[in-house]
Amino acid sequence: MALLKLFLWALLLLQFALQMLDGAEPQNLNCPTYGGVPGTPGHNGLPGRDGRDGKDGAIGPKGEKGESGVSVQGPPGKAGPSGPAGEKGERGPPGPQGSPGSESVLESLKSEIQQLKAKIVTIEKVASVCHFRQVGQKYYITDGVVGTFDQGLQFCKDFGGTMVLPRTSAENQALLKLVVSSGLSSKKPYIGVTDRETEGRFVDTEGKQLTFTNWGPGQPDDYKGLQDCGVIEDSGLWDDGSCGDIRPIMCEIDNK
Ligand SMILES: [Ca+2]
Repeated sequence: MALLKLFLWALLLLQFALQMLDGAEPQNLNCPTYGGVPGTPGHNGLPGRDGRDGKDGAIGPKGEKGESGVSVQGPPGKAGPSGPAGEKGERGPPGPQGSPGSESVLESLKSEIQQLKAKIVTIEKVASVCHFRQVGQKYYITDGVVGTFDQGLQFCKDFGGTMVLPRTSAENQALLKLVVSSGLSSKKPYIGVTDRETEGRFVDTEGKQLTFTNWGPGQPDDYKGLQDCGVIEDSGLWDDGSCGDIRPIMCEIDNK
């Protein structure tokens, strides 16, 4: 704006000067003239506007061939529409068994308590007799009772067990130790084997075939045709004797 005002003022002054020149009397051209004092140099004018773009130049020579670009895989495209449903697969294997519920845990605990009670009852019963020995889960017991083979079967049944019958060498050794420790070494206690049903075929008191025997040399010999029930000697070997003899009774009781 200041520049515009300055320009207008200059224009008015120029017009005024021209009018003065038009109305002035002609001067004497022969008068001597005096040179004025040179004015101070003016300021540099403002920079002019940018010039217009020139014409396009001539097309340059063809450039050299560039190096091969690096192959880079672009981003994956959009997912296509879903295909048709496949056929039903085969049935998978059964999964692992789930954890038991609280009621199941309670029932399990009740069962375990009952089993423990039964074991305690058995131990108390075994501890009440004069002589006993544990082997594995079994107890062999004797309480000074004597009788025939059949009386022995009944006594052991009433006690809650069966007549002793070692099923392994280790059990035979355990039974022998009880025989010795209870002072029955020379009395040949009964063991639960008999061939009363079929002569020469010894079975246990339930009629089952024996899986372990420890007969002495030449035994069982059914001496005089009167020996159908097993006994254990102080050597640990077995013999057959008369079922009617009065002998010490030994029982075994499981505590599983
Ligand atoms: Ca014999």
